[in-house]
Amino acid sequence: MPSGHSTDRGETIVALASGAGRAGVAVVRLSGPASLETAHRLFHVKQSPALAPRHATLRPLYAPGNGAFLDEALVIFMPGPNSFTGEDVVELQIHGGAANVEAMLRACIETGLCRVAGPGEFTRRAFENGRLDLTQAEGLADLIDAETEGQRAQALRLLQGEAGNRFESWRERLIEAMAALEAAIDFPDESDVPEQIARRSLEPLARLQTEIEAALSDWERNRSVREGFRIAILGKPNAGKSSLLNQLAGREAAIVSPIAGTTRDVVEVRMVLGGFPVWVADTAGLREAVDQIEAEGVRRALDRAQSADLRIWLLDVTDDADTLERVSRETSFAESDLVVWNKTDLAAGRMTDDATSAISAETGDGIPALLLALEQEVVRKLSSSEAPIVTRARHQSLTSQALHHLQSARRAFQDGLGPELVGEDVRMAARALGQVTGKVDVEDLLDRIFSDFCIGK
Ligand SMILES: Nc1nc2c(ncn2[C@@H]2O[C@H](COP(=O)(O)OP(=O)(O)OP(=O)(O)O)[C@@H](O)[C@H]2O)c(=O)[nH]1
Ligand SMILES: [Mg+2]
Repeated sequence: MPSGHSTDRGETIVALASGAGRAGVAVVRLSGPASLETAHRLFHVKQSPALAPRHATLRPLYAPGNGAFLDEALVIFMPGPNSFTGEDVVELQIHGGAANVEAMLRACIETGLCRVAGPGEFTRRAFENGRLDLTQAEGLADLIDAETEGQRAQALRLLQGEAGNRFESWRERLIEAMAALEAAIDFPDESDVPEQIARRSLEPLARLQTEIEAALSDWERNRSVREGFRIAILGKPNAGKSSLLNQLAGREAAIVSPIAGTTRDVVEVRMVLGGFPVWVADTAGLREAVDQIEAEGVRRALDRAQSADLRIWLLDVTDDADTLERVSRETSFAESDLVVWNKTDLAAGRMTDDATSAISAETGDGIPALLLALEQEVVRKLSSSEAPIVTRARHQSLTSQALHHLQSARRAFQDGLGPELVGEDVRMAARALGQVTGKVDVEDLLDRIFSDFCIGK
């Protein structure tokens, strides 16, 4: 779908709004000025009184070309502007199934009154008609993609407008400060007045800066809720990392063998722990690599260790004391890392005190306890009563920009620069926040944002 289409609001669009594939019921949605007319063309003219707004009516539908019977549908007309898109919307609830839906879409197009919608085009129209701000539209996309309870809860809060309202209130406070600074510019001759006014307008900005910093500090957590918490399993070759991954996943996701250096690439498995999405990565054993491929594997393992939210260092209880000593010397354990001893079945009684966990990836001993510990850690890190504000890279980048301008506004003022220069930075900060909700200058971003949506939304 060429993106040029998506800004043409005069056109009427149609798409399957429910999930594709076999289903009891499918919902075909029309939006735009000719929605009602399109539906009427599918009725038998004689027996088709006009559709009453917001009433479900059972109607037989016929192809506009040859008059062939299509399906019986529950038809609902929702006139704009109080509809999802803000335009006239008609929904046809028909029997599900790919061919039936295809036939209905073809019939709608055959009327010559509408065209197939592009990805996210319904939501984009809702945004353009002021029914949603951009963060709410993104919340809707997240809700559709949500597979876990944690993702759902975060998406719902976004859709309810919590984040959008916060960004908007920050922007309003910046605009107030800007107005005060402009008043200061208007008193160029009385040197005391601008100083006072500027000071008064800048004090609230210090508080605002603290709030924005706090919201930004939650970004990593919010992102993990949305995209998944990343756990990396690390250790030397043959420690049993792949065996552990398979135990956690409950299937043979990675190859296990007695040959040291079996795993070369990162193997990832997705799980749900405590209602949050989690990615567990098995990595190549860390050692002086014997060939180029293994060296690349080790590089990827270290890379993954770096970006993980939680690292599991897997140690082999059968290793001699020298090896273990060397591992702990060469490994940079962090406070939050989990140290797990493996192969307890081979060395009963040889456990060390500093082990937070002891398992046998072969027999499955200790795996439930480890899973519970992982779940507790994920929940501890990801659950929060704070409203998720910065949830996407787009928000993070614009909010950081706003913070940067805010800091330089305050610096400019301290350096004794005039209110014009201070005001310019405040204006730039307000603009960045306005772009988050879509209040200002986002036209060129919309194609990208809405192209992530599925068709029919
Ligand atoms: N007895 C026993 N053997 C285990 C245990 N865990 C793994 N093994 C064995 O140890 C060998 C290595 O296991 P892997 O899971 O492939 O080890 P890895 O850490 O992934 O090794 P690389 O991929 O080479 O880094 C295999 O022969 C496993 O069957 C365990 O708890 N007990
Ligand atoms: Mg392996």
